[in-house]
Parts: sequence; C-alpha cells; structure tokens
Amino acid sequence: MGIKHENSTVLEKQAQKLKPPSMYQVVLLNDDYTPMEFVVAVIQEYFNKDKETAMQIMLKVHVEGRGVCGVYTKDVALTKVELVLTHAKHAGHPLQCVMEEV
Ligand code: NFA
Repeated sequence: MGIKHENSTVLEKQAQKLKPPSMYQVVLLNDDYTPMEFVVAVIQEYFNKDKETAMQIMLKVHVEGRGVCGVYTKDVALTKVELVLTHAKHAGHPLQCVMEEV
C-alpha cells in the first residue's frame, strides 16, 4: 500500500516514526475514613478487577498509603481519576485518586 521507497511504504514509514503514547498509573491514596468495602467496590467497578484483586489493592493502599490500580494512556487515566473522585464525593467519602506518568 502507498508508494514503495527503499523497502518501506509511505504508510509504513509513518507508522515507524510514531512514538508509543506516554503511560500513566492511576493511584489510590489511603485515608482514615473511607470504608474498605467502598474502596473495593471502586477498584472493581472503575479498574475492572475481580473482588480478590480489588481486596489486595485496597489492603496495600491501607497498609502502605498508596497503591496502583492500573496503567493507562493520559486521557483514559484522567477520565478514571475524575470518575472515581466524583463517585467518592457524591458518596460523602474523602477517597483521593491521582495519576502519575510512569
Ligand atoms: N484506611 C481506611 C479505613 O481504615 C480504608 C481505606 C483503604 C481508605 C484504602 C482508602 C483507601 N477505613
């Protein structure tokens, strides 16, 4: 497809010079008030984890202060942070969620 030029086509050359997207981890932060069950439900619903994995991540956050829930492109990570913060605020919990470039 495209014009052949020294073994690669024009479209292949465009693909070759594309950089992979920057990736961002979405991190939950511990607090003293958000119920553990709420955090487990958030991790299951927004980060597509099963209940056992969600429990492990929640306990890591509880013990270590923070835990990675997933790694995503910038727009997806930002959307997840916004959805989690909005859900927690509406439920009256102080749960905090941040994104960090990997
Ligand atoms: N530390 C909270 C509690 O004891 C639970 C929690 C875990 C909160 C992970 C936020 C994140 N109820």
